[in-house]
Amino acid sequence: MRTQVVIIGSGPSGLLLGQLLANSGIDNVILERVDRNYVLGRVRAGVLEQGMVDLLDEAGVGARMHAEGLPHEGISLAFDNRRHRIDLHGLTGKRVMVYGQTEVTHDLMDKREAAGLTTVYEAKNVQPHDFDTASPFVTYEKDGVTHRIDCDFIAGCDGFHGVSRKSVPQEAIRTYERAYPFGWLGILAEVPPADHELIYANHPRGFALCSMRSEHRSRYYVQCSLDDKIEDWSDERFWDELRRRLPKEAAERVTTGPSFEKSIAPLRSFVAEPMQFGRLSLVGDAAHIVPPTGAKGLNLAASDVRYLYSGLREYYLDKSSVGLDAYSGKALSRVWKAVRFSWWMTTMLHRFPDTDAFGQRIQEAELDYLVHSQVASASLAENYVGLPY
Ligand code: RFL
Ligand code: PHB
Repeated sequence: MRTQVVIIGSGPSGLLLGQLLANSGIDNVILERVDRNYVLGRVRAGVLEQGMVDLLDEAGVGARMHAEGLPHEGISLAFDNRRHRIDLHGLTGKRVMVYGQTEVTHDLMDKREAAGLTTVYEAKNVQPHDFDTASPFVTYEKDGVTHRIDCDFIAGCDGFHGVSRKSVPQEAIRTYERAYPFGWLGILAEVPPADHELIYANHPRGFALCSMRSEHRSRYYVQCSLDDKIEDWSDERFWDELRRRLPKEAAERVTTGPSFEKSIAPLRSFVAEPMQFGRLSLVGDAAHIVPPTGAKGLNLAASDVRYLYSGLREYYLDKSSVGLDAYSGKALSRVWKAVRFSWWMTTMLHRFPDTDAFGQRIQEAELDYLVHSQVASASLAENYVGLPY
């Protein structure tokens, strides 16, 4: 079998890239390790930057997002039992869209199916080959049979644990990493959110976040220990801990109810450089991870897709490889700024093992400065709504 671009992974990166390419007449096949429902079962990001919203529109999958998503014009920062609004729209002229990654993935899968494009689910032992030559190919196993797809390019959209980055010779890649000494415990519950906008809370007991998926579905997080097990966290314990970490007026507005999803995620910053090796390009989590505090992971995947898609389009339609050759440099320049922002938000809002009374006061002073200085608020807002592509 032959195609123009083999895409490894059907997360948001792979599906969005595949759709944009197909819309430009560029043939592609997606190989995914697990089944469709497993992919859709993952609960992850919830905040889309305008740049990603525009890209989903360009791909032709924006209709449900515009009908059901919630445009937000601000966020709150809470500390020292008070809450302060950052007017994202007033400071930047831009908004963000609250619409779950699960829904984005669903819309992209439906569109791909309707367009009759090929996705091979439960493709085992996927392996990219010869990407340092002009004739790369990918092999995989399905139902015990080995298949080979010849192609022009391979897009590694297979997440942090995928095979693409691991296939690159070690001496050709440099990685940067920071693991944080805590995790996030997240729940979903069919209850109205505490507020119509997100609340990021710094508290001596640890960070908390009030988010949502709709006007009747809430997504909440509390910072937890990496040793904690889900079984340690009954719903009751979760709601008590969340409310303790919020200012009193916000805590009183938390509606509790049974959770229907509960998971713990470790926090990590990671970047692999470069993001391109001959005809193999890494996209999204395959190349970089950020802690979720800045809501940047999914949005970085979208900007990578934008750069790679433009390069591939130029290659096929204008017969120029200038854009493709610039992919890694362009993507990394934006990635590092989001890595910096996510690290800064994480550092300012969480309790670290060595956060003593002095450290707590320093965090509160930084937050106090941030919410009362227009310049500092504008800098946060500019990064939160997303730097330009
Ligand atoms: P994904 O979504 O991980 O998709 C990769 C896909 O590749 C498949 N795969 C393979 N396929 C074939 N062969 C192999 N050998 C393969 N190995 C893996 C996987 O099954 C999967 O379907 O990466 P992508 O598309 O780059 O998308 C990135 C986003 O998913 C990610 O940045 C965000 O979800 C990060 N993230 C969050 N970002 C936010 O902005 N806000 C959040 O609140 C937020 N919460 C999270 C998160 C990531 C989490 N992870 C990775 C565990 C919470 C969690 C728990
Ligand atoms: C979410 O709704 O899951 C969410 C929102 C904002 C973040 C992280 C996660 O910064």
